[in-house]
Amino acid sequence: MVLKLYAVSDGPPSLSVRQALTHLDIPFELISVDFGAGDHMTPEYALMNPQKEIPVLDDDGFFLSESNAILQYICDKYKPGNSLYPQDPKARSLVNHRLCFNLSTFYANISAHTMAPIFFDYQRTPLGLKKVHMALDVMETYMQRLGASYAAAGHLTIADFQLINSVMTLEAIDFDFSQYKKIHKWYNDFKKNYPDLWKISEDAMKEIQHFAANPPDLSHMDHPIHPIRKIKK
Ligand SMILES: N[C@@H](CCC(=O)N[C@@H](CS)C(=O)NCC(=O)O)C(=O)O
Repeated sequence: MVLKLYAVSDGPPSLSVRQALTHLDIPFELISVDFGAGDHMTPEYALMNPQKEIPVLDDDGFFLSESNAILQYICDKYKPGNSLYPQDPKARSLVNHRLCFNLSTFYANISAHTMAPIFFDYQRTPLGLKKVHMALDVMETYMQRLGASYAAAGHLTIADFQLINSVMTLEAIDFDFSQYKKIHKWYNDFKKNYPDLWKISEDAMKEIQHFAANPPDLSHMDHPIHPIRKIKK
């Protein structure tokens, strides 16, 4: 049975999985989850992912969430030995490190500043901005120390997808990160060198830009955590 990917069109974790599947030439059915309609908050969705988050991979009834785990699984199961997820323990550990760094710090800090205030009733704050710069500063240091043109190796890996999509959300809000020279070059090189993969990010960026200019009305949503913006009607 063909793999099914439950995904949103503008969420970095979903984009990274789509990019890996595309790059590895693995056929999959893309099932669009309507975030605004709360498709992911239903009891049926919770059977696939009790965290009620997107994406979810369905491999013939084996349900996997957490985009990092999905990326690792598809490489190991469908393209073992592919350089996107190296086998050598040290090389692999650097990829795993960057995936953990993105999840715990880089995307966490960036998305709180970029995405959360677009979709929910959060404000951008000086502390949030400071955390973005801290994340960028650390990433810049990792790139300097590695001395390679990619985030975790001398070639493209699954870590690049996650980190690129985090940076993409900065571009979506016109955040100037050109002072981070290594990041800036790596991000722009990705656009040039992988136009088909970048297109997946770029389409999402345009959607995010649209929502930034036209904040979505989620006032019907009863979200368990995020404050919903009140819309005057
Ligand atoms: N750590 C998860 C995060 C996934 C995630 O946060 N997805 C967002 C959409 S981009 C989501 O499902 N949010 C649920 C919500 O806010 O209700 C992963 O990497 O897959």
